[in-house]
Order: sequence, then structure tokens, then C-alpha cells
Amino acid sequence: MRLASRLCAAIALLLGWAATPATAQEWRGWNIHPPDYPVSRGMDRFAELVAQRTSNRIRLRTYHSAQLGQQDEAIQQMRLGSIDFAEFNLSPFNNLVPSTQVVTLPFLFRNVAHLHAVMDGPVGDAIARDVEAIGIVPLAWYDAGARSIYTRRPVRTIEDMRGLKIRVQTSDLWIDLMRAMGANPTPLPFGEVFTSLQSGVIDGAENNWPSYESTRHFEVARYYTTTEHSNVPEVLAVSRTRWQRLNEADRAILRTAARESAAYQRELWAERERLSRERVVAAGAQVIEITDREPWARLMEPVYARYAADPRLAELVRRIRETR
Ligand code: BDP
Repeated sequence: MRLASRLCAAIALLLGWAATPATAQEWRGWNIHPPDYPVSRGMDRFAELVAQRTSNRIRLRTYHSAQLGQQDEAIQQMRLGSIDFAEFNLSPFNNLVPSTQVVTLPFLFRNVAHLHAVMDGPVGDAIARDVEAIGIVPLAWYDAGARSIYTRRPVRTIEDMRGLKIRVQTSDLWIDLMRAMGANPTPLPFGEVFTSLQSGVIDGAENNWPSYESTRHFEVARYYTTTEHSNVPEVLAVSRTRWQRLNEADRAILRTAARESAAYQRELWAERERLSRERVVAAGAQVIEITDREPWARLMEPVYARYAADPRLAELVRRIRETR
């Protein structure tokens, strides 16, 4: 009897093992955006591809809508290895990884094709190595479009910016950029912007069309002025703690899946930018078109003087400008 029950237990164990690979891992992923956002759909695609190609040995579970906290905390948790993968904007890395400042610089990229050529080329690789050194391994770059100013009262000219309290991400560069526009920068987590706009703690913020729409900021800050002052990209990354435990074959699977998810995200992005703009305009947002960005770009000299002065960063800026 005892032998039979042991045999049964052994068979059950074996069967269980066959259904779930012994080494199956579930990874926790951080994302700030709601499930239908292009970033979220890109991450879901990444998870599907990884599950398929590792026969479910690596299962990626993404917690959308900032369920695991705001961006700055999530970066720390990735470094400690308590979050396994995530998609971040590069601005909150600015103070930690100086080369990320270069791609945050205002009015730098000529267009989306230029941005892709830079990020998917040697400059992107150099930035990826620097980010990896702080414990986060970049796998692919996602699009985040152009960021513009939006406010509770209309901003039609540079003069209108004077003294306005504008929310920025936590980054010294962003503080200086907003000061150079004459405004009063207020760093706040993304999740606090809506109530701060509503209560009048701030006069405005700045972001791309999809975030302006998905956060419903357009309901409380109805004027969107198309300054398009920064095209800072985003990164899909894995914690170095996880990465170091993977063999080369699995690393290759993750890298390829990440790049494919980025191609998908970029397509979704372009479509969503148009759609979000249409939606907010239909809901009553007023678009103030800036046709001549030259005077705005000229204001940015002190920002370049400060953040592109270091020889290594100056060299990266030069290489970006020369990228065709
Ligand atoms: C959005 C980015 C997100 C940032 C947010 C912000 O996709 O990663 O957290 O802006 O401004 O466009 O904080």
C-alpha cells in the first residue's frame, strides 16, 4: 500500500512537472499607463512573445496603471530587483545617468525617423550601457512623441509663460528647461497632476497628446500649446538581477521579443497620437498652434550650456545631430 501511494505521488509530481516546467518563473512588471495605451499594448505583446518562445518558462505579468507605484519608486525597485521589468520615460533617469539627459534636450530631434535612427544606433547603445550600469538593462526603445505645454489659461506667446507653475518630471534638466521658458517648474509624480491642476496648485503641465488624453488632464487644463519642446523616448527594460540569471539563449529571446514589441508600439503610437488629438478637441480642448518654434528654441541656450557642456555629452549631441 505504502509503495503504491508513493508511486502515485511520484506520478502526480511528474505530471505536474510536465504541465508546468520546473524552472517556470513569473516576473512582475511595472507600467504607469492604463491597459489600452500603446505602451501597455506593447508590453502585453512582449509578454506574449516571451511566453510563446520559452514555452511558458518565463511568464511576464504586467501591472498596468501604476498599481506598483509611481515612476521614481519603480526605478529604485528595479535596481533592487523587486520589480523584474518595466517601461519608463527616460527623464526620471536624468539625474542618475547623465547620458539620458542628452536625449531629453529640447528641440534636438528633427523628426521621428531621426529619433529612431539615433536610438536604434550606436548612441542608443551607449545610453543603454550607462543605464545598465545602474542595475537596469534596456532591451528596446519605445516612442513617446513630442511633448507640449498645456495650461488652465491660454499660452499664446513666450510672455504668457512668465511665472506660471508648470509641473515637470523629477529631473534637474526639466527644472532648468522650464525656467528657461520663464515658468516656475514644479516637480510632481504623474499621478498627482490631475488633482493639482484641478485645485489650482499648478497652472499647467506638459506632455504628449496620448497622455494629455488618457489622464483626462484636458478636462482641467483646456489649452494645449504645440511647443513640441522635447521628444524624450522611453525604454523597455529588465532588472539586472533577473538578467544575470538568464542564459544566452533566453537573453536573445527577450531581446528579440522586446524589439518586435517596440516596432508594434511605434505603429500604435503614431495612430494614437492622431486619435488622442481628435478626442480632446472634440471634448472642447483648444489647440494653440506654434508655427515658429525658433524663438522658443533660442531660449534653450542656457540648458544646452549646462547639460551639453561635459565633453562626453557634447560628443553625443554632435553625433545625434550628424545622424541621418
Ligand atoms: C508620459 C510618459 C510616462 C511619464 C509621464 C510623466 O509615458 O512614462 O511618467 O509622461 O510626465 O508621457 O510623468
